[in-house]
Amino acid sequence: MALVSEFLGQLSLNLGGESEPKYPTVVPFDGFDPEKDAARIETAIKTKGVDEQTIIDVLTKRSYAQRRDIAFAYERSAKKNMITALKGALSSSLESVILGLMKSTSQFDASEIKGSIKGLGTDEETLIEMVCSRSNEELLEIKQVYKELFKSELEKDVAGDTSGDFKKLLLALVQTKRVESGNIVDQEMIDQDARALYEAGVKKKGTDVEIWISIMSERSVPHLQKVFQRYNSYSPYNMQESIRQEVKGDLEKSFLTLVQCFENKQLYFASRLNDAMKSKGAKEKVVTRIMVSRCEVDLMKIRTEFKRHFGKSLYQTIAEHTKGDYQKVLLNLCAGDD
Ligand SMILES: [Ca+2]
Repeated sequence: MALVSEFLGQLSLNLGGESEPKYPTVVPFDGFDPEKDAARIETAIKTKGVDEQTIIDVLTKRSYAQRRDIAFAYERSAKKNMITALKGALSSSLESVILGLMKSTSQFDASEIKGSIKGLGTDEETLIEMVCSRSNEELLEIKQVYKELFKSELEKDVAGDTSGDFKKLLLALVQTKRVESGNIVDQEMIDQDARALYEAGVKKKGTDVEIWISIMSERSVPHLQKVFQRYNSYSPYNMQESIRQEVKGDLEKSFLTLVQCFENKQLYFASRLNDAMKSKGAKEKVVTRIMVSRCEVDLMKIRTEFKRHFGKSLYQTIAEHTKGDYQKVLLNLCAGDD
């Protein structure tokens, strides 16, 4: 059995560069006492039939750093691995969401990618969401954590599980060649890139996918936002329409995810959440993944986009489309109605 310290690994990595601002819904708990929380969890696990409510109340209202301290305190006092104990005490969707919360954001992301490619077949939908929606900074952390957790290179594993242009695009993104944002606006380059995207796609027979890949994987996000505006002065179709016309399948989905995230990443996640909850048999995996991976990153902004775009709050939508203990966790992570 792995020690909790190995499993939880480093809290966060400092890879340099300017961090993006955070808009979390889950924040550090005031007056935090890891020993007290660990004791409450131990009692809840030992209770006949398991006291899920206490486990939920404690773990969804602490930051990851605090949950990690609770796990250390638990291991010291109970002489057991808290994650293993939780696994034994919980089941189904409650188990997956709570175990997800016991990972750091980058550990969780790395594990989701691993889960999407391991074994036979590939869960392309998950792989596309993970690779195409993450910033360069996030991908750098994910790559490092992936190597620590799974003793293999993310690039190698993604390459082994994909093919053709889809593989080329994902690899270009995983290689994290995107220039940092905050550079001076270069009108000439904006115009050049917009024209190049048009000439490589809508203007010609077939598509020069390599050009699209290099522009979309190497330029900064603020630059690309201007490129897509400029693009409309060359092409009769906007960038998303052009993608739909030019490419198909996983490549199409990947480019669309990229462009949606360049334009408004929080709206992309809000739409994914809305679709997943409203689909028949709510796609819990997608809901869990977005709520867990974004609650300490930008879930507050996702909530705002959700309400603005769908007219109903994320909180209300969760309340209508999920149930039981799983719902309690999601509502706590959402942390408020809008
Ligand atoms: Ca074409």
